[in-house]
Amino acid sequence: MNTKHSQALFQEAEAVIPGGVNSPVRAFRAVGGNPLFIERGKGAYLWDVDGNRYLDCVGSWGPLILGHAHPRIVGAIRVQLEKGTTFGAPTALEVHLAEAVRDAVPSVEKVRLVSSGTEATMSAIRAARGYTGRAKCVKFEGNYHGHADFLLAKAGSGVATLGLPECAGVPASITADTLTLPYNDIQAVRDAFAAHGGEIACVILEPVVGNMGCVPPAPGFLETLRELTAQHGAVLIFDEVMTGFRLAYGGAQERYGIRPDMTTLGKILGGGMPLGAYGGRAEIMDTVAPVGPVYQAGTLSGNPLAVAAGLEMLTLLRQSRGEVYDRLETFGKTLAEGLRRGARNANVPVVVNQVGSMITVFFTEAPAVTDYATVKTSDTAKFGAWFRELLARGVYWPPSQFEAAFLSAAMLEEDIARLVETAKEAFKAC
Ligand code: KE4
Repeated sequence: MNTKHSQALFQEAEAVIPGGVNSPVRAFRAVGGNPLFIERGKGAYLWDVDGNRYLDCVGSWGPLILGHAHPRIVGAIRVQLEKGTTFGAPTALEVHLAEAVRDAVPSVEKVRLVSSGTEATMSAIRAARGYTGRAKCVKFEGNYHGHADFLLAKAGSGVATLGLPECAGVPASITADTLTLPYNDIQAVRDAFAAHGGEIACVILEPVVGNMGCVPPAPGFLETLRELTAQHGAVLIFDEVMTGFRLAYGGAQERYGIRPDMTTLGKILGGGMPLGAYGGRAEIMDTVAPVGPVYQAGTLSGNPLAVAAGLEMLTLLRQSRGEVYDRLETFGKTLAEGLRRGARNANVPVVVNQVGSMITVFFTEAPAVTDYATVKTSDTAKFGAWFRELLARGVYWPPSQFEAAFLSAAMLEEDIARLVETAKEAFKAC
């Protein structure tokens, strides 16, 4: 495969951008080789600057549930573009998007728009701390909530991918109030509340983890978190930046029937443009300025271009009346079964975790992958070899063992069938 233009661009990029990338997980450091530079995307496919075509199983790390350059979303951005890109003043579009989020996400009575998932989670936690008057925040190992200092404790995603024990530049004093527990370990949560109950402002988690690879909640885990947080007056925050509008139109909270106190959103919400949001019970959200004393702001918060794209995305998903989600459920199950079969036929021990259109192949002999400890039994070198075999065959899989792959509704049955066949060949070759 000819990648000479990507290589040349990467050499230029490394001279001026740390690692040549604007986000670490893009760097291919965990899988070997250098990142490909992408020229364009259309539907389920990407083309790199050397003209190579790939079936895209990254989808920009989640936003592109309807594939690249959807005509209705491009059209909505184009219409707004002609009217201006940003005003620093409220617009009707923002009200309509906030109403759409309120109507879609069970826990959201009020919502504030921001420009990224990181802003959403750091703001939600600040509101929870302001509302409760408490300081401690409980998170879970392998969960990633963006790069706010106090959340970079045993985080997932790039922190796990690069094997960073912790994050330099974050003083211990900053993470002193962050309690990090094993995911799916409800006894550890009970113990934390027994020890610190009255000091815990919030519990934040990925209701289905994507950032250590796909790890679903154990039966009863979400329900018990809901009970314990209510019992101790702590705010339960579902970080649905990745699962929101992906695992159901109402996100994981709709899929699992659990109503958190707050929800953070991003990715799909912006339809491929920079947009995040945090919302929840009105009495908590009314602690946020200018109504209450919790300050949060943003020059481009609720940016008209991003909101136009997000509004069209949510309209398309709502209008699909479940057809999109039904198709993605079928694709996810078909792919998971095909991957298990292909690995078995090649005598490669793997665990495949799949929830809806989120899926990860863990190269491990462990019987199951249910938390960060079992995730870390994965053979990342073996994963890297498999990744490179897929790439050479035109499949763009997430370049990290500790990330979820995403399917899009732009894919067709034949794309899934080809993906199964290609993965089978890659298992044999790696
Ligand atoms: P952003 O600040 O990257 O928009 O969102 C942070 C974030 C918050 N919460 C969850 C559950 C997330 O998955 C993310 C971002 N996810 C990573 C991929 N695992 C973004 C990709 C990247 O870092 O380049």
